[in-house]
Amino acid sequence: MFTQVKLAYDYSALEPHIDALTMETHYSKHHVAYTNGLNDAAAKAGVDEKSIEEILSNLDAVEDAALRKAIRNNGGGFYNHNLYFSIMSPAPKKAPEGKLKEAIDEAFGGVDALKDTLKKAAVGQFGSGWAWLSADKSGKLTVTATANQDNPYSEGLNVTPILGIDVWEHAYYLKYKNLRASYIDAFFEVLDWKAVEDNYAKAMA
Ligand code: MN3
Repeated sequence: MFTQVKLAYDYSALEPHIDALTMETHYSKHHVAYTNGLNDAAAKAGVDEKSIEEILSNLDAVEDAALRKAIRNNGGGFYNHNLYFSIMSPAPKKAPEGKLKEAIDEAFGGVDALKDTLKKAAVGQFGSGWAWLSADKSGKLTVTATANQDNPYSEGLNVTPILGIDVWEHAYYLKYKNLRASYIDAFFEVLDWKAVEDNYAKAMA
């Protein structure tokens, strides 16, 4: 049984950057639907005992095309939002330190340059999708973007996502309308680098 990450803050806690109605709809409607859809499809496909990372990395193992598609979309939605909701905070750590900071400097030439790269990936993703910061086992960082609810696992990239930015319109349209770039700036205001540091450490473990 796959369960949603518990929100560590109230729906209104990320105001004014992310509005309460967007948070409530996103968490209690969209994410619930993905989670229910995954649980249903994974049980039918007989993969519900596996980890979500394992399932998404081996979608070809699901023979039935309709179930494979349902798991790709809903399983991706389940995983992606668990990451997204857990890296935002009303009291975020404002900048990365330690090993993550060193890896960012090496790969991008600084945190501002990384944010710029992430923003370009997020704004440049045509239609619905996600922008990602991922780490491989050695700690090397990369930025990518995916369509729909795909992610680095379903793309077979052999990396661990440590930061994901949802750029579906449901993530920002109520407040930011068509201004996706403004939403990305707002996201960075509530991005908790402590959570990203923890994810980075786990990716190399
Ligand atoms: Mn979403």
